[in-house]
Order: sequence, then structure tokens, then C-alpha cells
Amino acid sequence: MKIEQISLFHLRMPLVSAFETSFGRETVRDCILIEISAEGITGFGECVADRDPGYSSETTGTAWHILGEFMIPMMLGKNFSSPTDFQTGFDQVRGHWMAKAGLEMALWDLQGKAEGRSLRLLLGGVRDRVDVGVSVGIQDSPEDLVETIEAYLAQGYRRIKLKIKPGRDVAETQAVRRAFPQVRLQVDANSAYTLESAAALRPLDDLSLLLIEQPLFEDDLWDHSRLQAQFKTPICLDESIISARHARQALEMSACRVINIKAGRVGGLSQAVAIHDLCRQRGVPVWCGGMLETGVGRASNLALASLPGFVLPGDISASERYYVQDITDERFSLNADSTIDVPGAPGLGVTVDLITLEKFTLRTEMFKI
Ligand code: OSB
Ligand code: MG
Repeated sequence: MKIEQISLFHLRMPLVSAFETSFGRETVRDCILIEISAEGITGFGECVADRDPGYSSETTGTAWHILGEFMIPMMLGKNFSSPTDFQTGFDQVRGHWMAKAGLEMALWDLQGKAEGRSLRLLLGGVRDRVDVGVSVGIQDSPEDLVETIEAYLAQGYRRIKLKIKPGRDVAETQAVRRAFPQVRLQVDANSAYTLESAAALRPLDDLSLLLIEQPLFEDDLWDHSRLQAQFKTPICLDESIISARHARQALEMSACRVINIKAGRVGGLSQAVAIHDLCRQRGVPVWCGGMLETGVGRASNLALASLPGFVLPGDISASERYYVQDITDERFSLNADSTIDVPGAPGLGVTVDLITLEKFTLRTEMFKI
């Protein structure tokens, strides 16, 4: 298919409630929606880089720059037979995984629509509904946290992830464990500790957590392996894993026992599937992470999480947990068994509502051959 036109939309969407992590507090979520037109078909992709470089070094600004100056000019007028082609074509662009992943997602959507097949089928998914949980931001007090979780459990979520940071970790997690002795519970530090300061997390090892996510800095693979040796709870890496090579190296040095896979963080769905395949071969459990996506990125996450190696619940919650108004006509809702249905329509299986899109667009730019 010949790529004829690509449009970028910088979106800013108000969140239902503030989301606080070790790197900051967000009340709105920025992303870039990418629209690719080829031979009468339109595909959409979501670049998950946020406004600030808190989670990763990429931002909506860096992604806009790399897309507009380099990647889009390289793509316009070219024939792409599959998203995998695109990966090899962009080998010479270093880094900028989220920018790449957003473009690649739009190509998957295009391919699925052209072939009349869902992304789930294209990727080799085996489930039509996936196990999900909710990621709960840092609250004002342990009591507030317990109350917030009570409400999510009442909605049907059966796996809870707590965001933690130094000083807001052990007491909070203990309070939640005391209130809900049976709940599937895990914590995420978003790189807030060093090997030394992580000693404070020792008491977490006695709380039957599913895992401890990304305690140390992104580039601390080696220190994660030293920390894992001190904990019986599995360490799960998020930020540290930016490619299948990193995943292999992390596993070979026992830096983690579980991997959180986010297509945005690793340069796209093809790489996400490659990490899934590697982990599956080695019997390492994986789960699908989230970046507070709109309906577009959520559809992609659901398709990815339908692959057989995704054996732990994903950070994929119902649309209403994130946005009052989303940009897709489809709203994702939670089933009674803490699952969400994987879209079955061609491509991502979602329709972008252009009026809502315009409402949340801060700036837009169109590139044509
Ligand atoms: O570390 O998993 C993370 C959101 C934004 C950036 C990083 C992370 C998160 C989440 C939310 O935990 C997951 C979701 O989309 O529900
Ligand atoms: Mg994380």
C-alpha cells in the first residue's frame, strides 16, 4: 500500500481523576494521534509519549519533532507491505520508541482494515477477552487509598496495582493488604529507588505481592539483579526493557522474573510480540502495561494482551476509569469476571469520533506526497 498522507494531532484529554506516581501528578493526559491514509483506507495509531519526560525521556514534543522531521518524510510515497517492513526501514532512527510505535500502530490498523482482519488475528491472539486490573495512583493517605480500592473492587476489578514512592510505600501497602487479605496485589515504583534506598522496601516481601515493578532506575539492569537476589517477590521490569535484547539480557542476569510489555516503550507491536515470544519460550510470565491510553491505544493493548503468554492481568481498565469522554465511538467496559473484551472488527476495531478528536486537539499538522 502506498502511503499518501499522514496527519498528527496533539491531544490533551482531561482525566476522570488525578493520577499520581513517583514522577508526578497528572490531571490531564497528552498523546499524539497519528492518522495514515493509503489507497482509500485510513489507519490510526497512538503515540503514548506524555507532555513531560517523567516516565521516559520521550515527550509529545520530541515525538512530534522526530515524526515530522524524519520518520514521516521517510514514509510518504513509500509502499509498505507490512508493519514488519517498517521496523527494518527505521533501523537507522535510534531510540524514539514511542514515536515509532505510534506510526507502526497506524500501519497495523491499515493492514487489518485492508485484509478485513482484526489486530488480534494479525498478532496471533488466542483469547477474545483478557484479564485486567487497575493501576491506582498515590492517594493523600493510606485510608484514602483503601477507600479508593474498595470502590474499584466493587466495580469488579480483581487485581490492584499501587503506585509507590519513597516514604509512601510500606505503610500504604500494608494498610491495603490488611484491608484486603486475598486481593491480587502488586506495586509499581517507576524507578524511584536506588539499590541502597530500596532496602526500605524489605517489608513488602512479606505481603504476598504478585510482583514489585521497576523499583530502580531505567538503566540499572545490574542493580536490579542484585536486588532480585535479596527478594523472594518477583521483580518485574517496565522502563528498563526497551527491546527484545534487553529482555534477554535482563533474564540472563536474573534482573527480573516477570516483564511488563508496552508496545510504546519498545518501538511497536512487532517488538512487543518478539518480547512475548522470547519470554514464552523461557517460561517467563508477561503482562500488558498501560499508558492511560485513549480508546485507540486501549484497543491495541487488548489485542496484544490476547496472546497466549500474557498470563498475568494487564493494566487495561474500562474507559470510564480514565476519561469522561474518549475519542473512539467504542467504550470498553469491565465484565463481571474482571475481563475486557478484545475488539473483533478489522484493524484496531475502533472508530475515531472526529468531533471529539477536534475538541481535544491542541495542534495538528498534515503531511502529503
Ligand atoms: O508505569 O505502568 C506505568 C501510566 C502512565 C505511565 C506509566 C505507567 C502508568 C500506569 C497506568 O501504571 C496504567 C494504565 O494505563 O492503566
Ligand atoms: Mg510501570
